[in-house]
Amino acid sequence: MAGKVISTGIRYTKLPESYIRPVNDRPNFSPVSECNDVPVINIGAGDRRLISKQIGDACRDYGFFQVVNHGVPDEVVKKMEKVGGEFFRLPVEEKMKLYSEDPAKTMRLSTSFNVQKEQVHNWRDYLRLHCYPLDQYSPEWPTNPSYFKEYVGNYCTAVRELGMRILEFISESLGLEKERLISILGEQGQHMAINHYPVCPEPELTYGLPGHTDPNALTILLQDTLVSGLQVLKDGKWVAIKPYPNAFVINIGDQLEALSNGEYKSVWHRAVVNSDQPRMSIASFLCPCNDSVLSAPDELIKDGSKRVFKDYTYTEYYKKFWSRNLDQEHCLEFFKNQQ
Ligand SMILES: O=C(O)CCC(=O)C(=O)O
Repeated sequence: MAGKVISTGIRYTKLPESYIRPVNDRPNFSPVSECNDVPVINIGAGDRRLISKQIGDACRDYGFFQVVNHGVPDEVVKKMEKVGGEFFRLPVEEKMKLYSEDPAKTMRLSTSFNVQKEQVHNWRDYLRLHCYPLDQYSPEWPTNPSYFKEYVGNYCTAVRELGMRILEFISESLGLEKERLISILGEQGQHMAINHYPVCPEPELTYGLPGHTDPNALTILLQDTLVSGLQVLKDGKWVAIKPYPNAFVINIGDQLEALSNGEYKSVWHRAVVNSDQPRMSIASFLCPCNDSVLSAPDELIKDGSKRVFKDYTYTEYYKKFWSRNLDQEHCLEFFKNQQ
């Protein structure tokens, strides 16, 4: 498997052995229903207090929500989708020039999740980029397609602005000053995964990505508008999140769970694959500054409550996260205080 992507342009007729999950760990599609009440929040109009209340309710009840009227121009989104699709349709030899299995690399094409640590592989290729500061990282980005840097750079800038606005709403929804969470998170990094899930010959035997939570603060996910695949764990059941037109899916990551002192949940989610059409999703991750100490603000520790989590830096957390399989126990468990 080492050094192999699955987006070769050749259609597989049988799932290779190394992707087959044990019987008790398969997607089991039949009990998964579509989630009909995913909160869709219009953040572009209306009363600020109402928007942060809607966001707070969604963070508490679901750990995710969708936003519309979000301010990222439609043209910027379309160009991002176009260039992401074109990148994965490049000849495999061209893509393989960027291949690496080293999670420390700031730009790499890779496959599955953590090829060197995992026992079973996942039906996904991905291009992972560090995106902030843009002028530091974009020089190492792909140059094929020729407009890659321009289109992806514009997208990253717009999505970062959206993420910051959402963090302000989340801060207010916890009863904190608008800037409070942003100031604890420090100068946030931004990473992006352009996920490509090729057509899979036996989708019931494997995952695109198995259930996981995101290690960062906030994830802004652009779903494929035509092909579903995202599922979220809600009240102990997996539910399918149908793409909603012109919306982003916002996931609460582990760091917001920690900073909210456990009030908001970092949502378990996974990607399933299908045998008809390839799927693309584009995840943008806002990540705390490496040296910021992640500790729930004092304002949230009151009425005799205690800090649920230890104080730690994001460097410590990220190292732990990548030292494991994706689908092991929640990484935050390692950072819990004894209660
Ligand atoms: O493809 C999806 O819908 C989910 C992607 C995801 O969870 C990730 O990139 O971490």
